Amino acid sequence: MRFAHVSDLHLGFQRKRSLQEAERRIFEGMVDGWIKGGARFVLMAGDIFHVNIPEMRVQRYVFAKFRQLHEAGIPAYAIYGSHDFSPVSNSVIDLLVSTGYVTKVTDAVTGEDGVITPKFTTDPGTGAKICGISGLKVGRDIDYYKKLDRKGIEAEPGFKIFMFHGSISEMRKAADEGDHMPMSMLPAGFDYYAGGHVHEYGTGGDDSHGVVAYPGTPFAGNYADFVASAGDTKRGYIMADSSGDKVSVEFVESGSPEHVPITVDANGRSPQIVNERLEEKAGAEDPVGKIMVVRVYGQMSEGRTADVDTARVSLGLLERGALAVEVGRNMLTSREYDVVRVRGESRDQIVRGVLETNIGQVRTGIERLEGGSGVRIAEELLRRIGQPKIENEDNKTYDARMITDGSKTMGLSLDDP
Ligand SMILES: [Mn+2]
Repeated sequence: MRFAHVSDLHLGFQRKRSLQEAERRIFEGMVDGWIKGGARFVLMAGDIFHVNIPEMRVQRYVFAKFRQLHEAGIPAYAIYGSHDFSPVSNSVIDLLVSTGYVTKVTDAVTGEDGVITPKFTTDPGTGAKICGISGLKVGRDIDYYKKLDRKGIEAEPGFKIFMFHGSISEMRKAADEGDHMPMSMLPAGFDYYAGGHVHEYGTGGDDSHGVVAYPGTPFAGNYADFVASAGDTKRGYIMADSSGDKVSVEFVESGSPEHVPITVDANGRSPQIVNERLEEKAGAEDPVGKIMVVRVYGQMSEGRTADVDTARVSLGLLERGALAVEVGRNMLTSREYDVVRVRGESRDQIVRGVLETNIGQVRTGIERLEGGSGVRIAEELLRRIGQPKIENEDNKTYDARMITDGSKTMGLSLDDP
């Protein structure tokens, strides 16, 4: 029996038109791959969508494709991730569930003693028994796993799959600093553990846990994914086969576009030199149809970070046919502006001092956001986005309120790109 396993699609993440098209093409290609590849069912281990309710453009092609999968007789089993989770079933996944295109495998019974017993869903075509736990709020996963009725689900006979969304300590890569839990927290004795949340492909397991696998994101769900793809990381999904004693795992590439790194270490250099290096490196690449991942980091010896002109490099690459340019410069600083000593008698005075010292680095091309009025707007912005949530306000409403307030403060229209 063959089955597919995918996670962290983050559909709806992309903001650039060309990458939205790639996101769609990759998703549709994967569904075709599952059908052609003879998958009996598909496991979706969370973060199928980037937000719980993605825009209509995304919903349209997703529903059409899920329908095709459904009509091919291939069930899809899902858990929520941290991104598409909604505590009140206000996720587009729940719509897919009501159409019958997707089956959630997160049902559980909580006893009076607080013990949680997950319920198995049996795949009608193969008899595989599947249960799972969605990604919970940061730090709460371990508490939930501690309350599991492990003996009950471990004793269940048959071919069993456990779906989860979280990082396992033993399988972590060095760079991954997020929350994680030991493999021993997963119930023992399952044949396959379908993981999500980790954005890179990896497999593991131990004596009491058959095969634990992460397909990783098939494209991207954050900037770090572009950087990883510009390195050695391959993007795709898993085709698993249960015909042997142990489930075997095959990684199938999703057809993610080629990523090319353009990395410049700015340490001890001037903006002018950094700009020259950027132009040099960009000029040496053939960008046609590729995602160019520009990254500048380090502490410059002089000048302003705003004088590092990544916009110009991006434009040049796009003119030469790049599919998209993703720029990361959060790690870029300058010695000239790093050491800021400000004295003040109150918090407000100190904040103003820091803003006044640094406003010179801001280059927006919008006069009111720079100089003295820039300082005043920044103070007001800090005050506004420092407001706490109103009682009973949900995250979405709060976020929307902050964005509206913030944009108004800066005098920007929300329609601005
Ligand atoms: Mn994710």
